[in-house]
Amino acid sequence: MNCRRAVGAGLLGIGAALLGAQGTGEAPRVVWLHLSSLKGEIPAPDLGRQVASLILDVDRDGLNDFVIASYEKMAWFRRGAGGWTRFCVENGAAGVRMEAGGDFRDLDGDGRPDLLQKDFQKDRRVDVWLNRGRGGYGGR
Ligand SMILES: [Ca+2]
Ligand SMILES: [Ca+2]
Repeated sequence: MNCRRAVGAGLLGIGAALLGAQGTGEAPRVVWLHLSSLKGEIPAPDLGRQVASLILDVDRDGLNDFVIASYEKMAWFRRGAGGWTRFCVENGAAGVRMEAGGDFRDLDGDGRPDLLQKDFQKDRRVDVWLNRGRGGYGGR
């Protein structure tokens, strides 16, 4: 898998539609439509079902970036002058099962925000990815 891609500048566009069978009592479900990534304005998430998202300045350049996670994968989308670049943070290591959101804090005191994600299978477990700078994360 290619963990890093760059594309031209563009606005982030995300669409959603609520689908459900009318009159059946079935709860509607959200189906996300990829808009900007299909136009090449931003790299495709390439994650599968998305379960968490964060907005933060990962590289502390003064521009907010965002992080999206699925059950097994997580990617950082860095906003730069020329557009968005996708960095792979997690690519499905054994035992990784994220769900229901995350957060960020500088846990090791180096000034760079580290990522935290709730583990899907273990109630009291939070996984941590330490920000090593220049797009690298480690120490989960
Ligand atoms: Ca940034
Ligand atoms: Ca840190």
